[in-house]
Amino acid sequence: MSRLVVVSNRIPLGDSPSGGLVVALQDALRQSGGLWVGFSGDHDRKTSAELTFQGGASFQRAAFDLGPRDYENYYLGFSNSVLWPAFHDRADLMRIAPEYLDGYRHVNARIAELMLPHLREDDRIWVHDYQLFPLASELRKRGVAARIGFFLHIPFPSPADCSTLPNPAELFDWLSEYDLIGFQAERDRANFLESGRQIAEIEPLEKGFVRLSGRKVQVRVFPIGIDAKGFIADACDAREEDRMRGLTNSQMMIGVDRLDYSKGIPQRFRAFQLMLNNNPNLIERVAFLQIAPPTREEVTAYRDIREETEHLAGRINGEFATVNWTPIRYIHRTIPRYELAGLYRQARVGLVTPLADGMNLVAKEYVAAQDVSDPGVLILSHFAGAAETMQDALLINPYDPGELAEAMMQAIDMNLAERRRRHSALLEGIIRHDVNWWSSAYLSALGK
Ligand code: GDG
Repeated sequence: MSRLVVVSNRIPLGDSPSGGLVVALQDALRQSGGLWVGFSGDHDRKTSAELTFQGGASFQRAAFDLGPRDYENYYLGFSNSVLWPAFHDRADLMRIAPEYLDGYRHVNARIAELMLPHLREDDRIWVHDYQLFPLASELRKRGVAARIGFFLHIPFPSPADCSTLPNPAELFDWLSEYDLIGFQAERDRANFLESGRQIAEIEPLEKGFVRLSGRKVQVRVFPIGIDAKGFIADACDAREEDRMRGLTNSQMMIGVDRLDYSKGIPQRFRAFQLMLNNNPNLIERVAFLQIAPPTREEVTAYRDIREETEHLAGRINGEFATVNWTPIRYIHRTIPRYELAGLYRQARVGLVTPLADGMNLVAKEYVAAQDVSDPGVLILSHFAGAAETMQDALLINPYDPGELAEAMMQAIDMNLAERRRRHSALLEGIIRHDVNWWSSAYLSALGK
């Protein structure tokens, strides 16, 4: 088995596996004596000319740091003020500046340079996400002939959104240097093929291959899953604590999202407001818990969405709260994972209503955390990649407050038999297509 080298924006820290990606990859990394390369999170000092190797895991980890200008241009700038909005259908929020693209190219070249002395001929390299599109092309320029795969965690844009990028053809040049490109959903593969046809030269070949800028590239869909077993165990453990918390009585609806404008949080609040307006009998009977930890706060669009969210929550609470009841509880902090599992389990309704989303793992976690004998109901946006495989959720258009408010009512009123039927169909898919299935499917397509 050749050595697996994983490259992602953030490197997993600490000595215990936390995120699903680490759980999924640690076996392959351990068995192959693998290496994980990623950003240390450090961006305010003088940069180091070498990767920093860290111990304490069952595989090697090597971190790179960023200088303040690179952090600004590559991370906050091109990655999160150009690519993220363009890829989430929000070209109106893009901030294009020439130094952003230069910084993005420069950092990817630097990562390739830092990796070079540590690479072996028979490595297979798996690059993750939109911060690292040019990495394969930078490695190839330096003579790396190894197999290199890419997985995009976010949606791939339509031709119209692609053409809002500065120099869109370059995106396809970068992608042409990979051997395998993985997407979350069919929707993304279709957008890639159509955008490629309009912007670059893509020739479809047999069995999921295309010829792109003269290279043969495999393009496939691998919907990411969660560590289903781990999550179910956490949710069961959390149950005892729930009883002591005394949170129940009223029906709880839950939303869990980084406070990102792609997640549709204000739309969700407005639909909740509409539901209360139309159904005053629900006052003091339903409660909505929104957990929305901070993210990318240095970017203006994220400060704006925070203001909008907090303003709206304040207004709705002011309008409907009683002495004994607050309609929206909003938490702008990260809460511990085991607590999250318990909260999902207690909530009668899971609200996952993004305007655009690669997959959305919260949808899967919510289902995994339910009590199978008395499960809650998932409300899921058509625009989450998860909607392609989670057809037994209540699927909604998040832009339509009436439709969303209706679905909330339907979820609250749903009888036990229907809740069980929908839940068991969803759970089966989540267990079968968990994160280990995902990484094995990807790695076997990339080759041993
Ligand atoms: C990207 C794509 C794709 C959230 N709040 C807390 C917390 N979380 C955890 C959730 C979940 C994760 O963060 C969020 O995952 P999502 O999939 O919902 O969204 P993104 O962060 O945007 O991730 C997305 C994903 O990559 C994987 O490919 O699905 O489409 O955008 O696991 O549970 N965890 C804890 N406390 C919190 O307060 N502990």
